[in-house]
Amino acid sequence: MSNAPKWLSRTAVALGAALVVLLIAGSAFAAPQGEPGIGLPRDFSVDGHRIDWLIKVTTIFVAILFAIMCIWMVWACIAHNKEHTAEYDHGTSSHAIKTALLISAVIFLIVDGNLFVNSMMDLDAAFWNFKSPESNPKAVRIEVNAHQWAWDFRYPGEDGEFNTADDIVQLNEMRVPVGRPIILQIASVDVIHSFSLPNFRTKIDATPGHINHLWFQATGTGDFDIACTQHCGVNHYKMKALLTVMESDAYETWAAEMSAEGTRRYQEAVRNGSSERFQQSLWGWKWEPRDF
Ligand SMILES: [Cu+2]
Repeated sequence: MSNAPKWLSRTAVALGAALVVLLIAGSAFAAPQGEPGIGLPRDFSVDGHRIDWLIKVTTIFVAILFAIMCIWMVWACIAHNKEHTAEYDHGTSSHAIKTALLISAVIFLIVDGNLFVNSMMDLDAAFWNFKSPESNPKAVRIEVNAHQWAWDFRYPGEDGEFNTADDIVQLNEMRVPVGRPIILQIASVDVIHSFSLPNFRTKIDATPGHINHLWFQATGTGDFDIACTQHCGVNHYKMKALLTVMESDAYETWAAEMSAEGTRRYQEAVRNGSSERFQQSLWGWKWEPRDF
């Protein structure tokens, strides 16, 4: 009896597996973005396309490699059927070693090399290029204090200085204007957290004893997730906040009202003789622009 059904079923399994993986990989591009389902959250940032490009190109490379491996394995199943005499080999011949090294080097140089070169260029041009946002007079500066398990946000208020009476201080709620650079300085008072903005394709650790920097610019208004992406204790899963991107005018109105409210509360504290408590609540720091 022919052995065709056996190798046919093996081929079908291998092709089926390849199809499932290619469908999953393809859904990264095909899923309606911003809707629930498979795929990246919709990108709302000026530089997010750089990250998406890296993810897409890497996915394509990996999908091609996967397809090649599947075809190779299917070919091996068909070619080495029971008519074929088995050869026992430890793969230690110089031909086998050279082939393995060559394939590994090609994969490493193309896939990882592309990731490395392009991500370094993206860091230089955008994500670590703080000169551009810091020199923009419309930039908004916010200090972020992470702690188990919440995010505090401090805006300098009308006077532009941190740790003064007119600061705006928010818990788990950050508001920013659309179309203007937002510069964040991020610290932690306890353990390492990670400040992540999935819709803006950027994140950075919040580290105790050190101030980290991050900037982004929104291209659209709406409500977005702020997540902690570093396991930081039993309630890590609860450590999320809300980012609201507003029209610039609405943001200015909100900021002016909140700053005036801060001043009013401070004056009330002075009248009540509790200004010392106000002083203790000043967790902000002097803004030092990042110098590269
Ligand atoms: Cu955390």
